[in-house]
Amino acid sequence: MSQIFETWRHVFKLDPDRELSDEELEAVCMSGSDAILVGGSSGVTYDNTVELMSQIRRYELPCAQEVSTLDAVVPGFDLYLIPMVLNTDRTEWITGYHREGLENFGELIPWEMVAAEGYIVLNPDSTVARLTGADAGIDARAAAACARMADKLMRLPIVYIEYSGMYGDLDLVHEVRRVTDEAVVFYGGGVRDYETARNAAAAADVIVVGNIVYDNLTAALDTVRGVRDFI
Ligand code: 1GP
Repeated sequence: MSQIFETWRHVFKLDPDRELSDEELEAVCMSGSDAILVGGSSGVTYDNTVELMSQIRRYELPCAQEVSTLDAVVPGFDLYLIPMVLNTDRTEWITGYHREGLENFGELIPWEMVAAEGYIVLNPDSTVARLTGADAGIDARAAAACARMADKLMRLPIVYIEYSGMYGDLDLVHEVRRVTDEAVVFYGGGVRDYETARNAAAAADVIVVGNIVYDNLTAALDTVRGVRDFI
């Protein structure tokens, strides 16, 4: 079964806990990006997720929720991405919350709209690394092992290289993609302008752009062009 993210190259990740004006949101949604991901590591609630989703829904591009807490799963997205952190030993972030969700809602889940992400968390200073207790200092060889675990052993459809807040080691990203055959490789972290986007696009399949949307919208919009120009 083909999934909508297989054709994506650039996505913006918007945080329900942060504010954008209507004009800013319009610029993001009309930028030529392939999709909007809604999610964040802290402060995500049902209410702020509904609010952001309904604003994005005025535009045509696909909108996916990246689920980080069971309390904030909102119906109405095109796709639900479920992170499973591969470089942590805290089992709740690998299968624990997942099992809890499935015990409660397993019968109700529209599986054709769900995809799991094998997360490799690589910035030790990020909220996601602290929250999940990820062993974020791993080298390219260990990251490649995580990618193979996702792609070959678990057959997850997405490998997500998460440098949230810092620009990553693109050699590591290349190595992860080299060893990944079936899964789509997402890269996120520190993409903040045309150049960083273009270079990241050479290393991964899908470039995720987050923080810069809130810090410098013009530069964020340039990342779409950077990815397109690489293609
Ligand atoms: C965060 O991977 C995304 O989950 C994007 O990272 O916020 O650093 O762009 P940035």
